[in-house]
Amino acid sequence: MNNGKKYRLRIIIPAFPNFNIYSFTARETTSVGPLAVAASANQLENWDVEVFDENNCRSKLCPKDKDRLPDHAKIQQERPADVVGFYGSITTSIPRLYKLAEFYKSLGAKTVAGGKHIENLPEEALEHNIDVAVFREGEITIKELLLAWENGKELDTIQGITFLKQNKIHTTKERPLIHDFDAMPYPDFNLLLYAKIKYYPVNRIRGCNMKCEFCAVKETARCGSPQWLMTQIKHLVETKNARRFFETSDHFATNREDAIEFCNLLAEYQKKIGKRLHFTIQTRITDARYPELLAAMKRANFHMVCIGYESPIDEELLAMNKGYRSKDLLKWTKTFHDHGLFIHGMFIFGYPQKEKYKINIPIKEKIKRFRAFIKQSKIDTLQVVQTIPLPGTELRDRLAKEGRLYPLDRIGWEYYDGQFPLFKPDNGVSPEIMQQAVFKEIMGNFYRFHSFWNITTNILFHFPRLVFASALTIITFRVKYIINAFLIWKKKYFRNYILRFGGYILLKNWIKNLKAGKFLEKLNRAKFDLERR
Ligand code: B12
Ligand code: SF4
Repeated sequence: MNNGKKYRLRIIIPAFPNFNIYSFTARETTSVGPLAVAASANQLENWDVEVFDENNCRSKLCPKDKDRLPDHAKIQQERPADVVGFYGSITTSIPRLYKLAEFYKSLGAKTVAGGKHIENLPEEALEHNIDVAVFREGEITIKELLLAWENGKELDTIQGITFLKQNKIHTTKERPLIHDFDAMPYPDFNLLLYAKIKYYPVNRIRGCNMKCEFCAVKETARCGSPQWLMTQIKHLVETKNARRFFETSDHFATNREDAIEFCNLLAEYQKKIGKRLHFTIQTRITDARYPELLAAMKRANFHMVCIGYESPIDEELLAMNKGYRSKDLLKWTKTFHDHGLFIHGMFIFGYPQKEKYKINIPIKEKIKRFRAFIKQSKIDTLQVVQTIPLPGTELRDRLAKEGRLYPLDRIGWEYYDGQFPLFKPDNGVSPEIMQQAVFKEIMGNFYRFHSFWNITTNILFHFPRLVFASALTIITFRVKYIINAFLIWKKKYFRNYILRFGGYILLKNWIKNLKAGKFLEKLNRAKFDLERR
């Protein structure tokens, strides 16, 4: 690189390959991590920074290729990037990431990538046209790296990276985790090109103190202050007219006092601006033990809580290291519901048994238990996935030792989203049966065509309740009666059935795609290869 010129960093969030439960949401949101890295890099004097999320390039201004993805050849011609960075947290998007890296490298750009997949498999990244793989948080590293490239300096002194030096893999000293978030710039949505955002991702807590066997999050939790997050939210409301937020922290209530304080600040702010903000969070079911926390969530008008239940079977919870047993799950779920919160429940089906906690439950019985629990708990929306042996997890190591992972050259990273069997299941059950159990027997039993009739009956029988509220509004000139009545009707009688019917259509499409695609053929080859080893 030469002096006296402005350089460009382009960060790309690569497209997710499969149609799944997140496909619609992905079009309306983005990832907050790359925006934080971009904001930090943008502080450098000689660098222009831009971010694309290939999953949300909805603007007509975005040049598109024949697959309706951003046309990088045109973009690079219009605004050449000197360095291209990639968000590599989600394994399914890795093949696309490597393809883009190859393209940009062929045009002479430098490439750098961060995120969970990359930090667990940095050598794989270097073999696939990534010049520098970044471990953990990227805000400080990216600045040091860009400055080193700008000034033609060696990379050895930059902490937390892996790169090739004289054709040998070189990993530098570990970079300490960030604790002082106040010193970091806020993720900058102005740098995101071509996207239309409906759900703004924000984040206050990084890492998690639990140690679930299947999870790729390994760093200890560090929390930004409630005020720090509130300032970001106010800024987004006031500059972007943002109304819907997804707080991406792994466990919203990692520090309970801070969580309550944040809820109170959010409640106050909504009162002040006279507008309701729509907030979704991720938290643990065990938070139900703290009613003051749930009451604060209600005060803050939280809309939905996403909870990883994982399984209603104790031996599976033990194998996962989940840290709780199934006996309290129903009671805790009810407590969340009693506080007026919608629950999106996330489950893993077919978790591979551990020798220490082995039990012999036939698959039919497992399906029965999952269905019974889901019905009794009255969870509002549901996601059941198959076990994903993610890179960098103890689970993947265990299955690799047991020789059960399907070879990657048959079933590649693009299938690692929980919709496909990725290893030989327990007890001689076939992977096809496992996949059917999730889609037809459990998800299919929840997301049913039947919901369509529920929608119709609700409109016929419950919608007339709004007539009285409308009359009251007309008489008193106060719209609050009709608004409140409508919100109650929507929440109580409409929301879940419409979502369940939407889920039914999504599932049907998914099964159609599976039959039309090549996965089942690949699975047969993978099974054959595994047996031969
Ligand atoms: C929010 C979230 C989602 C949201 C995404 C919304 C969004 N776009 O933000 C939703 C709910 C949609 C989602 C879905 C899924 N997710 Co998710 N998700 C997360 C979660 C909880 C938080 C991400 C976050 O905001 N982190 C906070 C930011 C600040 O950190 P960060 O993203 O890591 O970014 C930092 C570094 O990585 C680095 N960095 C990032 N990008 C770059 C780029 C460059 C150039 C550099 C230098 C550095 C760098 O610097 C950043 C700032 O410090 C993570 C867990 C986690 N803690 O990361 C899981 C996680 C990323 N998800 C995961 C998974 C598995 C999934 C699903 C497959 C789950 C499922 N079974 O359906 C789906 C896949 C979706 C799809 N479309 O196919 C795994 C991914 C592991 C892997 N190897 O694949 C994680 C790690 C959780 C886990 N249990 O292990 N997810
Ligand atoms: S699954 Fe959730 S609770 Fe378990 S370690 Fe990962 S982030 Fe923490």
